Amino acid sequence: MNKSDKIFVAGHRGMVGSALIRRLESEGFSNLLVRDRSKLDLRDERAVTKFFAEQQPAVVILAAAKVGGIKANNDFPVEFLLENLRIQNNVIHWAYESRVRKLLFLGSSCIYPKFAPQPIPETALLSGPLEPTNEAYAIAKIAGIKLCQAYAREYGANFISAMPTNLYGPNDNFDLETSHVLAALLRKAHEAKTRKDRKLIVWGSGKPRREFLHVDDLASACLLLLEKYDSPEIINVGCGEDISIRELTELICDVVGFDGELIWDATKPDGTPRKLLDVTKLRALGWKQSIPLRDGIGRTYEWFLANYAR
Ligand code: GFB
Repeated sequence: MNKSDKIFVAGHRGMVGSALIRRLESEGFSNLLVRDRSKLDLRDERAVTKFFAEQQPAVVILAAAKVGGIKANNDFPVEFLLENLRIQNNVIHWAYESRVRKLLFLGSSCIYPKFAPQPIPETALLSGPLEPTNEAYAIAKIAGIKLCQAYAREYGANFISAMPTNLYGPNDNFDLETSHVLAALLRKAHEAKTRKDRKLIVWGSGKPRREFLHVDDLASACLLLLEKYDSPEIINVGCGEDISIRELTELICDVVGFDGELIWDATKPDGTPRKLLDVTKLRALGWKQSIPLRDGIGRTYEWFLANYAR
């Protein structure tokens, strides 16, 4: 990529999109194209058609999506399926029509079967049934991957797809109903400490294992893929290590300074038992995570205190 390439970051206000903007700017990319949702609704095909015809970006990063934690995914399958299909169909199709040189589609580790081998290789895609709590979102993301691959195979488009593991960091969603686990527990532990509570309620059994990657690490991996990876085959982005939800909760409580009792709410779902990505392919390109989990949680807590808890 050239520093003056016009790069459209779809979803620039979200956790992933904003991390991509920070990274691109720090690397000297000077021609970034963004649009607020109020100006460009990516679900609206006519608006997207007009936008691409007028702007003609050279590169597209598709980080816009309807996302949420286990409860939101489970409660709103229609919205997770339909909104994501609409956004990605419009952006991928019109990127092709306007001759975009390269497109990076961001998927998710939930595209893999519930009982995939661990760590999960890219070849596990479509090898078994999905985890029911996020099936709708996963189906939408799989459709996005397949559309990118179809454009590559049928029309020679350089459309690549990266599968990030569970992410966290600045601009995460801290709403307790719709957030992912790490943001939810940071907020819960902070509020419990502030209120001097002696108990903290955590969903599920604490036994599921998850892999967590700081979003700034994801952004650096995305830049590498944009520079060096030109295959339609999906590629995993993770740190290669996982942790149980119980261990994560203890780590968060330690960082925040809450030392009360943990109460496990068995009425809430556990979701998939384990989701650790095989990152052999990414490592072969020379990439490695730079933010250890404890540091990343500390940095995210600082961001939460400065921007959210105020
Ligand atoms: O992060 P999370 O919502 O999503 O939940 P998934 C991970 C685990 O943390 C589950 C437990 O076992 C939850 O039961 N957990 C404990 C909590 N306390 C809490 C809490 O207060 N809030 C939340 N949210 N979880 C999502 C998918 O799956 O992962 C999406 O639904 C997406 O599709 C995303 O792929 C990356 O890791 O289970």
